Amino acid sequence: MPPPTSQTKATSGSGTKAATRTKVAKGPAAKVPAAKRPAGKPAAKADSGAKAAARPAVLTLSSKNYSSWSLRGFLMCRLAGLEIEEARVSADDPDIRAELLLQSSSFLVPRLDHDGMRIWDTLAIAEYLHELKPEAGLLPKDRAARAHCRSISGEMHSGFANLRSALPMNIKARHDGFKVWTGAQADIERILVIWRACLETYGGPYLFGAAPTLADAMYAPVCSRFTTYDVKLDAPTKAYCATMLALPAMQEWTRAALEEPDEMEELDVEF
Ligand SMILES: N[C@@H](CCC(=O)N[C@@H](CS)C(=O)NCC(=O)O)C(=O)O
Repeated sequence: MPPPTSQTKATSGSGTKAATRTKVAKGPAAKVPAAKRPAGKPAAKADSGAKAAARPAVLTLSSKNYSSWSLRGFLMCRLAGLEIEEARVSADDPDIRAELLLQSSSFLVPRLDHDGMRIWDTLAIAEYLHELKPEAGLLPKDRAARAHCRSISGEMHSGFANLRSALPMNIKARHDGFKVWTGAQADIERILVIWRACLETYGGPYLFGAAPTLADAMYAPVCSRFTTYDVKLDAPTKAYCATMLALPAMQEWTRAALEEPDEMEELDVEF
């Protein structure tokens, strides 16, 4: 079986293009079933001290065109200023899926391996990054704003199923005049209420003011979907989407998505 992942070296600088691409050999993590390991611990013997800290963080992702959760994890790392290498998995290859299951208690991506720890699920990754780099402002400084930011990020994490299934992220596609069905329209309207409240309360251009936060990373794929499916927006929410799509880290991701080979012709589920 070929190695399960390929790695792309990347830096934390915004707008930085991926520099090198190297194959990663199957590591010891693949040899021990995840069920026999404690949660959060990699299979490889944990490094200690400086050696572990010197190792770059690895963010495991799947398709840049389709995977909205991968995009969220990537943006969070960029916003936190964490230097990452990217490990890519192709979610539709059965061998790779089996391999990934062996490596992780959850075979969902994104997954962050850092400093001998393995963290999965976007909100857990966000909280980890905030603890690691509190100065980066992934969460707002003000306690009330921070609670608000966590609330709307949680709402995105656990909700909007109709929007996700009816308007899957597909950065390359354009569906002008797309007919949105009622269930998805209700999700869109709720998202616009959330955005307007934030933009009015904190003054934009991002949801919590002058700099992007976790909430912007969580809603970034929605900005992409609104473009793909030609969703009609009012001036403030249109400006917010434009701001998000122009974010250097988002541009970096979009460029890579546009270059990605077309492996999947159609997706009818959130991915
Ligand atoms: N709640 C999870 C959702 C992650 C998720 O659904 N990831 C998708 C890709 S976007 C996945 O890994 N799906 C498994 C697969 O398609 O094999 C999170 O916040 O990270």
